[in-house]
Amino acid sequence: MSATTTKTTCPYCGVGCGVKVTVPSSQSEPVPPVSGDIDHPANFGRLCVKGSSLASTLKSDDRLLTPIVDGKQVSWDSALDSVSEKISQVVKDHGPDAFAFYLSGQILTEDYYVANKLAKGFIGTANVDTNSRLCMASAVVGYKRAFGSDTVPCNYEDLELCDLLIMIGSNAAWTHPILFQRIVEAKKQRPNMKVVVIDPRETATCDIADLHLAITPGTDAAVFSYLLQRSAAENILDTDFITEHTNGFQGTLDKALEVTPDLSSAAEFCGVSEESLEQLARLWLATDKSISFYSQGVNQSSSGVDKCNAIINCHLATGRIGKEGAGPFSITGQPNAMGGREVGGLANQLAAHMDFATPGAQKLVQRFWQAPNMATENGLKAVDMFQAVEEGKIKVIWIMSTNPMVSLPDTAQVRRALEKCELVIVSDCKAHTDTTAMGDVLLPATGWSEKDGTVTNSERRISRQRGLLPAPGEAQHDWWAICEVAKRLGYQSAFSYRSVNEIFVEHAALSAFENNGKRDFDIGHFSQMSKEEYDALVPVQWPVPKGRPEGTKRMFEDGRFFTPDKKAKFIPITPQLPINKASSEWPFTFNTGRVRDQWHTMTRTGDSALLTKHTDQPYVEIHPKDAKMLGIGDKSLVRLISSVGEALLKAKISQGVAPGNVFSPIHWTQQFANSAVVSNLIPQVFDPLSGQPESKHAQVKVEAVNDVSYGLIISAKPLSNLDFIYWCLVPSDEGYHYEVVCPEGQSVDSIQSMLNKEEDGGEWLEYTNPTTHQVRLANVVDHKLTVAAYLHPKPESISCDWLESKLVKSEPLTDLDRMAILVGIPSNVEDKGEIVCSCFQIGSKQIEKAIAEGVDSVEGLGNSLKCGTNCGSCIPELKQFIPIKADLAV
Ligand SMILES: Nc1nc2c(c(=O)[nH]1)N[C@H]1C(S)=C(S)[C@@H](COP(=O)(O)OP(=O)(O)OC[C@H]3O[C@@H](n4cnc5c(=O)[nH]c(N)nc54)[C@H](O)[C@@H]3O)O[C@H]1N2
Ligand SMILES: Nc1nc2c(c(=O)[nH]1)N[C@H]1C(S)=C(S)[C@@H](COP(=O)(O)OP(=O)(O)OC[C@H]3O[C@@H](n4cnc5c(=O)[nH]c(N)nc54)[C@H](O)[C@@H]3O)O[C@H]1N2
Ligand code: SF4
Ligand SMILES: [Mo]
Repeated sequence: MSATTTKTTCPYCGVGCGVKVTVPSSQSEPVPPVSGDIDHPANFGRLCVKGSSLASTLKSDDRLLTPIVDGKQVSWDSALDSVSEKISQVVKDHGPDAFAFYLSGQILTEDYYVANKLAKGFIGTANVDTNSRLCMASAVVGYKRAFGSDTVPCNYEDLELCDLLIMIGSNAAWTHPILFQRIVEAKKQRPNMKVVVIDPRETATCDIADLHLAITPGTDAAVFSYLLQRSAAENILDTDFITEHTNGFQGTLDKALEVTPDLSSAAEFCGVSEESLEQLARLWLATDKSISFYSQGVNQSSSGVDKCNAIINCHLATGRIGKEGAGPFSITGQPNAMGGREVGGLANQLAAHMDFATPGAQKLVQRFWQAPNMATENGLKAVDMFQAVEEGKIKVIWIMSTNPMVSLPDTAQVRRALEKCELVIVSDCKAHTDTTAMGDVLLPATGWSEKDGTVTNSERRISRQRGLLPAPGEAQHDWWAICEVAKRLGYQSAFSYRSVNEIFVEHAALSAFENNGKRDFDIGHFSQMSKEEYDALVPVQWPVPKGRPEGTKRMFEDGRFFTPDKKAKFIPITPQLPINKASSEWPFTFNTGRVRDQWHTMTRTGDSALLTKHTDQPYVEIHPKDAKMLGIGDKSLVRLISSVGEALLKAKISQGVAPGNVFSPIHWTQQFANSAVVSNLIPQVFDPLSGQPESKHAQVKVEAVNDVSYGLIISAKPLSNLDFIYWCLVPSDEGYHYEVVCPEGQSVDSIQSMLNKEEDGGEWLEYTNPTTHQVRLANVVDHKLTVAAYLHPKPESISCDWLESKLVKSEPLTDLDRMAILVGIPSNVEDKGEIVCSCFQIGSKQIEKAIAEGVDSVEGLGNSLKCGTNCGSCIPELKQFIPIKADLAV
């Protein structure tokens, strides 16, 4: 057999880039690096570093390979019998609402479709919610309130064609890197295009911003309320559009005038200068071609829906919608959050963009599914769902492709709920996650490289994910596991799909069933598709109704919406602050988000040593003034405490956050660090309309952790009994690298015992310096290094690449090596510093050196070191090195 090249879709962010993967003919050969698909309209061949390093995440030592029930490996038959017997019994004894699915925007549309069908049509409960509740729920409700449907009007081209791009609560430079690169390119081509970033933090996205509004967290709605009243005051309203295509304008304008009567009141509420808000207003007034591009800084808020509608109001009032380069554009995070929305896989949706409240919808879906037990009303949204689990109302929960022990707010509550639940079923690819640790039944799922199906990206584009590799062990597709349970519950005929394309065709048929243009989501063109056509599907934007195979680039071009009278709705908005306010007890405002090279709870990106080089440990970003006041040094350990939990993180002192504000990334779990799950700190506060948690906000105390030593451990084997104040596992290709913090003066003996002293025997090398309080320990077995530990009273960075290279698999240690291990790294080994460019592994020290040697631009750095010349997402960071040149020159 020869190598095969397959086109598929990247499993990370909602940009939905096409990738090409060549699978070698022999399974023993590694899969070579993946490349971008030049024909895919999302990326035209480009990939960011997460996408381009996908091949390095394919082989994992930690796959879940067999079903497990109560800690024991069992056959699929036995696991499926246990699951279905318990569901039957619980439904019989307590009714269908004692069962719940908690799904994910990372399963495929086909997986989602069968889960939704089983719960809502056959078991009879609408308790089907998903991690999209934490992600897109406010955007969905915002669109539905305004348009009568959950319709993203714009496409990626619009981002390139607009003259004004307002990015609200989005750090796209890191979170949607390829789209951001398209924007960077467009701005380069058309320097008149303006970019505004609205974010309380200064982020990498600000790199291309003509204006950055560092607003007080939560105050976005006031910015747009002011823009609405200013649009009226300056006569830039599209009065024809307002009259013909909308309702509710006057009341909404009156509200805007009441809550943001003038520039100074609006600027004061938002915590920005009048000049900067005026600058935004002028940019807004100057062009019709404007896009408002929004993400989690808008959605994850107790008033997230109102923020979305404040934005949409401005677009409706000025007719900036349904036109090239204009519109309110909610960008999706997960690769298939859109697919889940299309299927109706949320507790307050029914199916195929119909709701329980849509007249006739429930009967329509029942007829189509031939469903015996249709749910009749909304189910429980994520936070309420886990509360119902804790209260014992939900007795069986099936969690699929999400890690709620890390991502839901107040993880202590999630733990209590899962401990209480009679049966927790977890379908995952990984054996060890914070959530599989809570599962009674673990079902091994196929992952990205093995699954087959469809996903929809942020611009409504449906693309195929295609299976590349055989499933490892006994892993099975999620849709298969759901259908097997359905059959055991007695619903054979409705769930006897022979392959995944049959599910897609049924989904397409439901979208078109009795639709006749009433519903936006119609992919009827695919309702009779053959397997061959499905396999050959090229990316296409929905709606794709019968007779329009080319799909639909842009929505609402005819000004007709999906409300009963086809008119869009203005919603009067009163801007709100976050629910929890700063107080003397909880003085710091805590914000959360993402870093460039990690994905969510690190179950995939944590397998790639390359991706952990950019940010190797969890951190809390804190303003220099606050750090000074609290006696916190850079990289020193900090304790954060909120009303619901605690976390221990390293300090990153930076002007990027405002005084009184702190920020942490969300990615580290208990698999990677002892106390870095930041959702521990977030209270279960949510938007009353969307149920989306205010995950970007908590009030906290910040404390320095003093009298400690900082260290690192390099070990050939994983260490299981680490009893440090803080530890963090940094993924490495060579062995196991831990960063640790222990009490000052911790005894060498106690450290040795944590390092498997008894087990390994061997010779201990030891160096302690009573003056500097440094400790260095190494264990050597048969002239090979098995473990080394360095401790130091200050949080100094020790380059450990060299140490790692000396671990067991390498050559026997020389006398010089033994000396170097104890006193320091040999001088001939280059210390790259912290990695800035992940694609080419270029570190800060190499960049500084090149600059000292005369390089004075990002292009120059690219020429000499190659950094920034592949995916480009490190360019904002590279730019920050350039001023150093000026410093050196004086
Ligand atoms: N590298 C990487 N990329 C990803 C992901 C990942 O895990 N890693 N996840 C994907 C997913 S699922 C999602 S949803 C997206 C999220 O993509 P983004 O929303 O771009 O990412 P975040 O970092 O969560 O948050 C964006 C910004 O919101 C700001 N913010 C906080 N509060 C407010 C506020 O009140 N107002 C405003 N205007 N801004 C505020 C934060 O400071 C932060 O910079 O990323 C996707 N892409
Ligand atoms: N404080 C705070 N909390 C947040 C956020 C924030 O910004 N701040 N962001 C929120 C947002 S926007 C999101 S999207 C969530 C993300 O949070 P989660 O959804 O909890 O995070 P993931 O790591 O993506 O979890 C996916 C799990 O599914 C597994 N998996 C991957 N592919 C498959 C598959 O095909 N089948 C199965 N069965 N399993 C699979 C992975 O191994 C992993 O365990 O976090 C939310 N939580
Ligand atoms: S931007 Fe990067 S992570 Fe997102 S889909 Fe494209 S390659 Fe994947
Ligand atoms: Mo998300």
